[in-house]
Amino acid sequence: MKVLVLGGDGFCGWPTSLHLSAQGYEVAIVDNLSRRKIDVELECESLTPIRPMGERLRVWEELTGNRIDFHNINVAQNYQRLLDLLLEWQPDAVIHFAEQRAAPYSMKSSYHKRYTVDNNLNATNNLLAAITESGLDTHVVHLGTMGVYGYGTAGMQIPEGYLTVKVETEEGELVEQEILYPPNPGSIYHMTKTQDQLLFAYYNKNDGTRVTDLHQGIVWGTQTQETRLDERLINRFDYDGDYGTVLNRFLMQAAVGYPLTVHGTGGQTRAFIHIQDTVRCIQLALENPPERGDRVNVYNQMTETHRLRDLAKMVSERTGAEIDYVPNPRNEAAENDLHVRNDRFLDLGLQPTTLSEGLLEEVTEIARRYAHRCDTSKIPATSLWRPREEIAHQQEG
Ligand code: NAD
Ligand code: USQ
Repeated sequence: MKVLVLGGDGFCGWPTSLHLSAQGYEVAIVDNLSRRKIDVELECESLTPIRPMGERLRVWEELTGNRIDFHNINVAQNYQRLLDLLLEWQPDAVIHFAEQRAAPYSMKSSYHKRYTVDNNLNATNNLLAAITESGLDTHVVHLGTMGVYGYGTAGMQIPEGYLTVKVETEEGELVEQEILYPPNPGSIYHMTKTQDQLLFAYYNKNDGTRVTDLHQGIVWGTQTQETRLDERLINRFDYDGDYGTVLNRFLMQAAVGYPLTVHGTGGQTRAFIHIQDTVRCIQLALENPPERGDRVNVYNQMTETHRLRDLAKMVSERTGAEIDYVPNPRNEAAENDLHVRNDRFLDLGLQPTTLSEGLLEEVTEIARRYAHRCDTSKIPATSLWRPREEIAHQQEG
């Protein structure tokens, strides 16, 4: 199978590209290296020493004999080059990771809000329009987010994409309908993912485009079987206040002796998945494509849920780290329960890596090993959802 990976230089895209290449897929990567440029903007680097794209690919070919081609294309801005590549390469599937993915970055300023919306929506629309124009029957596998649902569920389990509702007809009869789960984004970034869903639904209905949308939880961990093969293949590890996701931040903070930065009361409950499971899920999605005529195929790509203060306690108990409850820079519910269905991947054979197994290994293998590369001035989260005075006022109340 020929698979084009958009965003294949990123945290999820790089290990996915290597995993598929190792499994015998023919893989090509498209990336405009915008994530590396944002490192320059934020004056912060991955904790792990990631190598330039050319070197990454050369090492992979030397070690395995497998070649991965790279195309430096801005998917959001260079439609013609994307279309030409699809026509020339004729992929069976395209995996779409090529979006600005950090909620705090998307909320930093009006520039960052506009960049995130322009980049993400144009990338998705360009891909879908190009597939239609090419006439190919390429399967699109997109990385969505659990955040499209919002995180409050009134005690019910979040279904995989679609909600069954009962509506009353004019004749007073109750009929069942399945609707896309009502979107409830918590940041401009998450909002772009709710808009992506409508683009998929529309192209699927109008052009018969085959789409799988994977609503993924927070990814933790760094290495996969393939990125471990050589230090020059190492995956990126973000720890700064914009791109670092919560569990990897806690692990790095524990390693450098920085008190764990729990926002607010830490009552937020979120869904998690290890990076090794991310790459397995994507392979499962590729191997189980929707048929032509099927609606958009949605999976919840997560394996466990945790309340953040419990997560901080778990890391603290294993490492001795202190916990610091800091004012929450975001506008989010102080406490929420989260119940999520994930039967579809489990039914396909996914065997999750659990936090209890993998946590300490991650601290020693990555966070402690590269602790000397950490710039602790980049740890605080400085992107605010609302003016500082309003946040302080709410927290006093
Ligand atoms: P990342 O920022 O590390 O990788 C994204 C890659 O896409 C980068 O290499 C970037 O250079 C590239 N890119 C962005 N815009 C592009 C454009 N216009 N043209 C070409 N390339 C472009 O992010 P990630 O953590 O690997 O996330 C990948 C996808 O998975 C995102 O869509 C994200 O929303 C989703 N996701 C990530 C997580 C997580 O915890 N990391 C969780 C759920 C969902
Ligand atoms: N948080 C802390 N302390 C920190 C950092 C974050 O308490 O130091 C809290 C946040 O306030 C939030 C939660 O942890 O309540 C999650 O924050 P996060 O930055 O780990 O995750 P989020 O912003 O939701 O975004 C990440 C990825 C995004 C993906 C999403 C999946 O960056 O691409 O879509 O996780 S999900 O959260 O399931 O929607």
